[in-house]
Amino acid sequence: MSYIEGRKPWSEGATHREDGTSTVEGFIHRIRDMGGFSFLVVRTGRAMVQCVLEESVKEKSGRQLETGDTVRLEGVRVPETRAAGGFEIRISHVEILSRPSAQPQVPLTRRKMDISIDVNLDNRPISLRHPHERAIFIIQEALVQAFRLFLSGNGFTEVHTPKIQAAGAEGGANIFKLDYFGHPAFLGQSPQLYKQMMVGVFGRVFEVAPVFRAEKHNTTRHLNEYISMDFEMGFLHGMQDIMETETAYLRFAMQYLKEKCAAELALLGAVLPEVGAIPVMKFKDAKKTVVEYFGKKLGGHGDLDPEEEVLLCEYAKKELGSEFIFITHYPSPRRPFYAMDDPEDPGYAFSFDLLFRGLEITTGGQRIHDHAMQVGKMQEHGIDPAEFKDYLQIHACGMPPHGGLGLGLERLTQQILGYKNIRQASLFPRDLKRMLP
Ligand code: AMO
Repeated sequence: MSYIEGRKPWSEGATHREDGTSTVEGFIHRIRDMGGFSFLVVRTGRAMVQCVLEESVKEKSGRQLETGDTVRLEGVRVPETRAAGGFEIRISHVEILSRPSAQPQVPLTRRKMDISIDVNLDNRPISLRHPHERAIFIIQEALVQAFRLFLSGNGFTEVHTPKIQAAGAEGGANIFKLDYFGHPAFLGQSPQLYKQMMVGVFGRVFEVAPVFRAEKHNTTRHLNEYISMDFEMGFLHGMQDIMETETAYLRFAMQYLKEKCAAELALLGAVLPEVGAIPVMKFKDAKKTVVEYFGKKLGGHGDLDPEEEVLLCEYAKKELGSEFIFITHYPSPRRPFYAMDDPEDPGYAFSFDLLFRGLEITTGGQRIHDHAMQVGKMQEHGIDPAEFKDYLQIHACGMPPHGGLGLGLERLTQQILGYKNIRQASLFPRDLKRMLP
């Protein structure tokens, strides 16, 4: 049996051959003794496979199977509508590949683990094996696959830009410093400047990669390392093109999840959002809505605070029939130096956030492409253009009107699945207190 052949019908968690025999490789998840035979549930890479082990085969195999054993089982596949996947394997041969020497610290075989997030994360290498936890990351994988498929199909080129960088792109103090062979360096806060450079090469680019934020606050929406799904596109007609592209991606991704992850969504009880035409509201109006509709005066003038995001989503759902809302035209001084200002709305930038079920999941906008304008904006922000001379080459040598966005993968996953804490949507979260495992 070749490796490839062995992985073909992987989604069912077993290799099935034309002669009706099958191989199942995985962990013994549960054993139910029925007297004369046992039901085994085997946890394979992506599925749970029901097997039947007759007493006679058990005796032949010598050692008794135990929960947690890693096994390779051979047998015959028979239809069984009551089993997950619609079949079970009648085992004819058992090979025990390894036996655990310790009991897991989390209740892996319970339908729901019902453990605290700290216990879950402290035992992450094992807790991730639970079907619920695993389903989260199968869904997350599909969100990334959909991003790649959708953008590749729309003329975007995938790029990989450096994460060791000489300057921060997003401003602020939340940047990790490095010693790069005696030179100061930083862990990339975003691929911002590089994705813009690559627009000058490919016209449309995207990247899915980790970014690093030295956030000193411990919240349920911040990680110190997260996966940013970025795209950047040239020859824009306006910021609208970016928001339309994101809307089309989200629509595509939700359909993709429906088709590829039905079992995982059902297991987690997730309800996918409808992605219709996403309403758009200017920042000024958003602030006004919070005051007038909810009678609350919250946050500062420069940004929305978390409670405002929740209220605006509540408003969008009730009044505009959408679980998403774009907020555009943020105050220019609060947006990064690369953001273009709206000439018709002075003091406000062509910049937007996408809010979904009460949380910002995206920031994006149109960038400055003119050299003099970019240098001027840097000076307004108190930035020395000389520090960005490599980046400024693109403006000097000619750039099309362009823009893009960054979509936080963990936040998107978190909101689709309805989790309160972003850590639940990160395989091995990095936060103020956690660098292990
Ligand atoms: P921004 O800094 O707003 O924009 O980040 C974009 C998106 O990334 C997610 N995000 C985070 N997720 C988890 N933990 C964090 N600490 C964290 N910080 C941000 C959010 C956010 O909306 N260069 C711009 C994007 C662009 O304009 O293209 C940028 O990085 O979902």
